[in-house]
Amino acid sequence: MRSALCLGETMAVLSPDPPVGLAAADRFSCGIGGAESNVAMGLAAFGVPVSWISRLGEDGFGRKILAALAQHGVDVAQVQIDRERPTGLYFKDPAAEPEHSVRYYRQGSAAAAMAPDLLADPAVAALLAGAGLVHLSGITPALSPSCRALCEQLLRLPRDGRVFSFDLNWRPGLWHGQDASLLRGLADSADVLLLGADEAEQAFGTGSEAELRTLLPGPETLVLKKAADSAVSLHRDPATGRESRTEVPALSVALLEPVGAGDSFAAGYLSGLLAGLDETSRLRRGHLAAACTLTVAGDRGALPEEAVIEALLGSSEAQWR
Ligand code: KDG
Repeated sequence: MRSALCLGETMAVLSPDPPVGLAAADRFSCGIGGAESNVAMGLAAFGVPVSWISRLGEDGFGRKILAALAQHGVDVAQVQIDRERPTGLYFKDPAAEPEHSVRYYRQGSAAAAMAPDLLADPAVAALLAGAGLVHLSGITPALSPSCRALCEQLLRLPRDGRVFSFDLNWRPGLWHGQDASLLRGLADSADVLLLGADEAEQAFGTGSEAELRTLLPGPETLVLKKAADSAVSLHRDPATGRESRTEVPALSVALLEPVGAGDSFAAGYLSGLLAGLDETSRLRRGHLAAACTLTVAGDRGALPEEAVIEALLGSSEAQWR
């Protein structure tokens, strides 16, 4: 199987423990969180050789992140260490309204200093050349102008057999005071675009399949996640130009915490793509991985044993739900 490369910021996450509002919190537990590194760990769990590219501060949080990713089987050899800027940080606020339930402290972080010159690094260039999949998300271009330029440059690279995937990951708080309209152009230059109908509604003013396809004609495959209902793939055959539509219902699970479920879905779907599976199997893998995360408190739930995965993926349409 060809390798994958995920690029983006990962932060230390501090959560009040017990889960009270920030104003009342005395103690915090510390984990790590980053959409693209969640995808990297998810891909590794599906057996995909994967590297994560980023920048971290020369601090304890940075070392914690490196150790955690390496422990999950992600290659972190090309992560850059910034001696001047810190690793980004965010707090969870369990007492706040959903739109304020995370507080970022990432402005001026090491990762926000990523820039196109990263691509000139020979080791990074070699990783890129060997990758079958390059995964980015809409978070990175919101971090800084240099991160935006890096994403633009990456998405302009010739494909040479590589697939560039992009998860919209709409974070309105990060775009505050910036021109978020450029996100559409970036998303449209990917080969596989993953987005939720609800976030698409907020970012582009529509969550409708047909309208989104008209708005985003670029990607060969557009994967639209319809919350707890289903996921739809709109795939254009590059040879004939014909578009096919595949819809797979989501698994119904007892939701504990949604954070990270989109990343797990992406990992499941993209692992299926790298394995050359059909659209139904890719979407099923996405739902399966998302279900594992929806039912745990952290950013990523462990996958069941391989035999269980195989049985679930092979079940009939009627059995699937
Ligand atoms: O997708 C989960 C992420 O939201 C979380 O880990 C933090 O990457 C993150 C972000 O920028 O919101």
